[in-house]
Formats: sequence, structure tokens, C-alpha cells
Amino acid sequence: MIVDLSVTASFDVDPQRGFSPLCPQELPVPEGDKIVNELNAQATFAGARLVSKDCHPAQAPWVADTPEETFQPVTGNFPDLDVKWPSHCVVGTEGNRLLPGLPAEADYDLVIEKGIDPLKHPYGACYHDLQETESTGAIEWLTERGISTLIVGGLATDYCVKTTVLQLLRAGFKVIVNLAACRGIAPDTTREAIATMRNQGAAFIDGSHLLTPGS
Ligand code: VGL
Repeated sequence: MIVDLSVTASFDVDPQRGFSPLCPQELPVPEGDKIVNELNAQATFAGARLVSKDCHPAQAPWVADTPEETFQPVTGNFPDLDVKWPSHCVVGTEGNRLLPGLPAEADYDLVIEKGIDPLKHPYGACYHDLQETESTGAIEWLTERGISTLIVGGLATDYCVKTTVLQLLRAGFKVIVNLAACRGIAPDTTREAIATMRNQGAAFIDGSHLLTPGS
């Protein structure tokens, strides 16, 4: 697949320790820490590099107090919460940090922080809310720079990667998902997520060796 560096950005979605076996008490995605080399490799085909981060508070109505509560619906009138999750990626903790081997945050062109409000647990990196009305600025930032193509990897394929990819497709970008730079929480939901992204127009590669610089 040919990519033109000048109109392409690489997007690292939530590549945080809290989604990896480095933080087993959080939301460890199997092999979540194995995506770093591929994220770094895909970035060499892009003129800009973005990262999104879950930046959660320690306490929120969506936090599951016991493992059994995970995936249970959040009760009450919370339009921007759906199901409960184990506490993860809390600001100031190890789980919030980027995976070892990724650039320092200051070396990314844009860092998007999401999930800060305890009453909102978004998945996609383009909006702070599930209704997708409050932009994080990612789409505007990319548009302003004339970027038309995104190479996407990160965690987890079946939640934050999927939702981010669908948001970018709806915003009119060409999206290449690098599956070698992604890992999912569960096989079934990961398969479904890949099918949904494909139906909505995403392209897929299984490693950045399948990319060629060009225009
Ligand atoms: C994610 C579940 C809950 C993700 C975040 O980054 O994919 N998944 N919170």
C-alpha cells in the first residue's frame, strides 16, 4: 500500500501500560505490550504522529468494584457511561504511562487526553462523550494540517481502536489499520470490530512492511 508521508499521520490509540500485562490489576490486553515496535515502524511512513491517552480519575460511577461487575451496565442517568470497567490508566499512576519504548509524550505532535470527567467514559479519541458532540480537537488538528490518511494502531482493537477508526472514517479520512500494531481484549469482539471497521471503509495491513512511501 502506497502512502504519501506529507498527508499521512500515524495515530497511537491508548498505548498505555494500564492496558498491558505490565499492569495486571488494571485492564491487561493480552500481548498489549507487544505493539511498540510496530507503532514505531508505522510512524516512519507518516509526517505527523499523534497519541491518545485514557486519563481517568481514581473514582467514577463506571469503576467496577469487583471483577464480577465488569461489563455490567452503569445504572442511573449517565448518558456518557455504558458499562463498568476495572479501574485503569488513572492520572499520576504507572498505568497511565505510555508503553516502554514509545517516544516521550513531548515528542509526539499531538497528545489527546480523554476520559478525565468521571461522568464520561468515551472510547474514541475524537470525542470526549459517547454522543460524539464534544470534540477532542483531533479531527480539527488533522484537517488544519491537510492530513487525509491515518495509519492507526493501539489498544484495544475491539474498543478504543475500533471507535476511533469509525470516527475518523465518518470524518472523511482514509484509515489504514495496522493489525500488527493492535491487540484486542477478546477474540470474538476483536473479529467483530475488524468486520465493522472493514464495512465502514477501513483498509488493513498486517505490519508496516506492507507500506511503501510514495504519492
Ligand atoms: C478501552 C475498555 C475500556 C480501550 C478503554 O482503550 O480500548 N477499553 N476502556
